[in-house]
Formats: sequence, C-alpha cells, structure tokens
Amino acid sequence: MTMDDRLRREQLHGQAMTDAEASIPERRSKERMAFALECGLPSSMSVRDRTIPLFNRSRRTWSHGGSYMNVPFQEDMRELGSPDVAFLGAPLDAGTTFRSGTRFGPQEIRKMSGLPSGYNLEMGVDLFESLDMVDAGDVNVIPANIEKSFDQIDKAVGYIHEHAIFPVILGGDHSVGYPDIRGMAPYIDGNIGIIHFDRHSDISEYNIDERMHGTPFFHATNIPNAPAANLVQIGIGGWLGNRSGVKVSRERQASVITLTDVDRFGLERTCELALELAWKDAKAVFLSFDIDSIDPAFAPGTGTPEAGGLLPREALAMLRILCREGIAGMEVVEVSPPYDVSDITSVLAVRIINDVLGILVSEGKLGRLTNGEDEGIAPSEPA
Ligand SMILES: [Mn+2]
Repeated sequence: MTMDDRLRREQLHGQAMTDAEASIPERRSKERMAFALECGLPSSMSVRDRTIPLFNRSRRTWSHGGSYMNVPFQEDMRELGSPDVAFLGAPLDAGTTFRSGTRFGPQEIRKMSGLPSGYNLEMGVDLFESLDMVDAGDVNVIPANIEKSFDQIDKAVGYIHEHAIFPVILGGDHSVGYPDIRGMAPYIDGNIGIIHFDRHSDISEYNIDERMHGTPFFHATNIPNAPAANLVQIGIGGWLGNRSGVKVSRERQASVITLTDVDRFGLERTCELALELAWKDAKAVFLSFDIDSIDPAFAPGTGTPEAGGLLPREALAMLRILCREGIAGMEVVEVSPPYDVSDITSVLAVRIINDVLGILVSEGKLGRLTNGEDEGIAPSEPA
C-alpha cells in the first residue's frame, strides 16, 4: 500500500456530515425550547443551564407525552389542514393467526419514538426542521369485526390522502395493509406499486375462512389500480405457511425477491430491480413494512417470527435505495409488544419510520431540506 491509497480523514462521510450539520437550521428547535421555558417556569438556581425549565414541557424520553415523537396531537380532525406527515395508529390484532398483541403496537412504537432527537448525522436531516408533522391518534377499530375495522381504516387513511398528507400507519397486524391501500387507491391518478417487506407472502385469499393477516395482498391486488404486476415482495422465505400465497404470487405475476437473491445479487442490484418493477407504469408507490422481515433476534416482538431474516442494517440500506424515488404512504406492521424484549422491536420500527422520512426529505420528495422562509417547498406527494 502506498501513501496515496491510504484512507484520509477528509474522505470520511462522517467528517463531511459533521461539517454539513452547521448548515441545518435550528429555528424550530429554538422556538420549541423558548416556548417550553416560558410555559415550564425557570429552574432552581442550582441548574446551570438556564434553558432547562422547572416543569418538563418537551415531553420526550421518559416524560413521553403520548404522540409520535411528541408532534402535535391532532385532536380536531376537521382542522387537519395540510401538514407533510400524519401518524395514524391502526391498533388491530383481530387478523393474527398465531400470537396476538399487535393492538398494542401503536402505543409502544409511540412510546419509543420519544427517544430520537429528529436529527440524523448520516443523512444530514433534522425531521423537525424539515417536516410539519401531526399525530392523528388511532383509528377506532372494531375488534370483533375485521370487515368493519377495514372500513374504518380505509376511511381514515383516505381522509389523510384526501388532504394530500403522507400517512405513516402504525400497525396493527398485516391485515391493515389491505384497507391502507384501499384507502389510498381513489386518490392516486394511476397505478399504485407496492414494495412489501415480509418473511411471509401474505397473498392468500383467506386464512381460516376469513380475510386475516396472511391475506392483504390478495385483496389489495384486486383493486383495479393496484395491479399485482407492481407488487414486489422482499424477504419472503423460511418455513411458515407460504404455500397457498406463493401459488397466488405465481398466478398473478407478482415479483418475489428472496434473501437468497439479496445474498447472490447484492442489496443494490436487487433494490434497483425492485424499484423498476414497482414503478413500471405506476404513479405512486406504497411501502408495506412487516417487522418480521427482520430476523427475530432483532425483532422478537412479533406474532409469527421466522428465523433467518434480514439484518436491520441490510433493511435500512435497502430502504435508502427503495425510497429515493419517493413513496406516497407507508405502514409498519406486526409489532407485538407483549412478545417483545426491552422494546427492541419498537425501537426498530421507529428507526425504520424515521429513516424513510429522512430519505424522503434528503431526496427532496417530502417537506423542505432547508427551512429558510423563502426556500422552495417540495410537493407532499411524489411526482
Ligand atoms: Mn409477516
């Protein structure tokens, strides 16, 4: 190795992004801090940092206030307006076929969302500076009737799309994927592509004689503008009940990318292909992320774990490519807190959500990359 081949400090991404941090605005965080100080009264004199109020009004970390990352809770849905992002809980587990508990997914994901600051060094993005976000709370699901629950979720998700807002749906078992797409479909002027992360194909017509969490993509791809040709299923495999679904994937010509493919062709090439397939003649792409696509060593809190799944860093690297063309909505499903250990599954769900939002911001597909008053504002919906 010659001197010239040696890695230099100036080549480091970490160095470049450390420098880039200086140009990220702090206007909103300063406003929030000033407001919290005003409302929370001055601290006792022994506290040196005089920006720390007496009463905690940031409602983050262990003082978590209940909404996703403590963004404003949208009490009055008539006044939804036009923020960039709305978080929406779909606390349903009536569609589970083995271990239940996903009805507690939204509240646990929200709880662990109190930890991130909103800033990501590697992306050079501060979500709070770049996005207007609200938490719309939970859909009122009807636990004893999955079809009524679908109608409720469909209508609620549709209401968010009607306002041209990017929905982040916190599941809930994977049965919510069907009403999430059904609610979106009328607002997309053309075909919808679906990028589906999962160990299970979830495209059977029925589970146990009903539409449950193994069936969303059968019914979603019956929607005229959500053709199976634009469905890309990533991570399918293992030993759990895929056979009836695989038959449907074959008949409908959905695309199936296994972990063998990812290993053989690499993350980049498989994701390039997935993008091409999902976007072929489509106007928008929806991201359906089943947390059980990740190995249960990292995501144990889920209903139907399947060993040998994706590593978190692989999934995050894949999302970096898959989301760069923009997406029009996302769901993270199958987080089941009663089976979790140290909240690690919810921590991962939060990471996935925040990474997707950060990628959309850094690619200019959502919100504003900088926050100057007269900066251009990117459209909420991808072109
Ligand atoms: Mn699954």
